[in-house]
Amino acid sequence: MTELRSCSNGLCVLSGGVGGAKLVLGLSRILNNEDFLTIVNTGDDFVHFGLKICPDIDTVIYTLAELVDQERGWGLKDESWNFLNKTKLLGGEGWFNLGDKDLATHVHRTQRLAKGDDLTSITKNLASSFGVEAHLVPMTNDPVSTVVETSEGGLAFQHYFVRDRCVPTVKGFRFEGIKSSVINPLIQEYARANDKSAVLLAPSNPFVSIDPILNVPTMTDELIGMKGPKIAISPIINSKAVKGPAAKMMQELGVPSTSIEIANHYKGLIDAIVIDHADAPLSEKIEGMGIKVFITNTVMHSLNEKITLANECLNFIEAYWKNTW
Ligand code: FO1
Repeated sequence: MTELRSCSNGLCVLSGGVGGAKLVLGLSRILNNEDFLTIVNTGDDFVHFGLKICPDIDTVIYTLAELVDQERGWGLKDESWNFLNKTKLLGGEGWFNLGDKDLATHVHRTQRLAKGDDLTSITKNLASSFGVEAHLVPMTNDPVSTVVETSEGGLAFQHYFVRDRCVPTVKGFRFEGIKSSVINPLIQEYARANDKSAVLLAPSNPFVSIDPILNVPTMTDELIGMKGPKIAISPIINSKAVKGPAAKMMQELGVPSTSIEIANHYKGLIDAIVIDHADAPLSEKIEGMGIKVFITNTVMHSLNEKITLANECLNFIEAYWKNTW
């Protein structure tokens, strides 16, 4: 049994899909649900077969419920694929792998949205139905779509990521709908009630997982308004992304795929960055940018590694409050 602890003055986590979900799982095993709020990216969301799919929200819920397929990092374990196989036989689109059990989530969400329920309450109820009571909120209730600008034109995120397997060369990103989106009111409520909260940027892709969250109008003001330490965990180890296309994107955008550039990307927002032991030689350069560096193991394969990284992050936050940074 893992021992529960608290986080002085609160904790707000920004999360994308797989990497973020792993950290949130670690945190959920050592903190009470009331002690932290997780803001989830919805820029990956899209409509497929008329169904509203919210991959990052579902990945976080399935991971916290310990029902996620461990190998893939998304979708449900022990899944069956009858719907997908039959769709393919009918000549339908088979590039996005929707499992039979997972389908129920998308159908339920789509029906409730059509009835006028908002994504926040649907997410809360879905999480509860999986036994997950951690506070998870979409960044906004409004539809936002990440578009990856590539050598082949603008591609909706899932088309770039899944259908085209991240092959097209990346030129930039835009978040359709972001300007008119309204920050989730629960985030403002949290910020008012926890004005000294720490902010933790999970080791998710900075361009397509964290930036959509940061670009929701007033989001950065709300985060900066929380007076606790702001810490990012680098998703890059030894110039490679732990998972996904972050390193490839950086190279194609003409920046070295290093934790230095991750720190640079978040400069002005973060006070500190957590990097892996493998990147320890980079710490002097990052600290020269005025960003404190913490070095630990950031690989999260086992549950134990997830809990250990979560504990380390809480230690760094507590050290800030004890003035021992
Ligand atoms: N990722 C894939 O690489 N291939 C898939 O076919 C796929 C299907 C899928 C279905 C439901 C879901 O919730 C997630 C799914 N993902 C799939 C993951 C998703 O595309 C990405 O992990 C996130 O959007 C990136 O954070």
